[in-house]
Amino acid sequence: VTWLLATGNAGKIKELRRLLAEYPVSVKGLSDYGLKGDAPETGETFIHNAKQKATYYKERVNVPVLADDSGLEIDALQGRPGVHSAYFGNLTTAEERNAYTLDLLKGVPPERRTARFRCMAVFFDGARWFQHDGTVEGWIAEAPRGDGGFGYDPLFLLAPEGPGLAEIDAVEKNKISHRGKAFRGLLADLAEAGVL
Ligand code: ITT
Repeated sequence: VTWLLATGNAGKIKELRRLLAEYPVSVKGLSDYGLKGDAPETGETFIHNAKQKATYYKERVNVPVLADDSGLEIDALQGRPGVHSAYFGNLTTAEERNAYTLDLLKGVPPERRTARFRCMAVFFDGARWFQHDGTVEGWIAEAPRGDGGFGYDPLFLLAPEGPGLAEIDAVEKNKISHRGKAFRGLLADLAEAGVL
């Protein structure tokens, strides 16, 4: 079976290709279909946006689609950036968004810097929907740490003193991450339903 991995985010593609390599499915990327990562994301929930993306790409390909919507929720910022993580502060690079986020948290003590990554993974074949979420709890660092992963990973600590998500390798990140949990759950659901 061939499915479309419907994301324009290079960091997600790397993680998901590694994760999906363990399953009997061959995945293609948007570029294999001449598509760009330009799906609209206008909702205020992860599930709304994940389904919006999957619907958009399914209209353009004739294979089942996998998509995710994900983001970082920081408790001291009332859950922001949340679904707005990809364009927080209207800033274009991850470095800028990380600096902006640290600025907003200036003076917030370690015990109040709790946060979580959320991922909602969806599968849509044009008729059937499957969805599975995943979260990882952590703390926001005082300064960026590590150069692995992508996005907000350099800010995210797995324990108050670390390590950070950008300091562990990709295999370890997939084992514990919101995305790893969501997609392993989704694939288990699909296998149980006989779709995979
Ligand atoms: P697609 O919609 O094409 O998949 P995107 O980057 O726009 O790509 P989202 O709308 O789901 O994806 O935004 C998720 C953002 O949340 C992402 O751009 C990162 O800034 C952040 N994010 C999600 N998962 C992350 C992770 O594992 N590590 C670090 N940052 C993450």
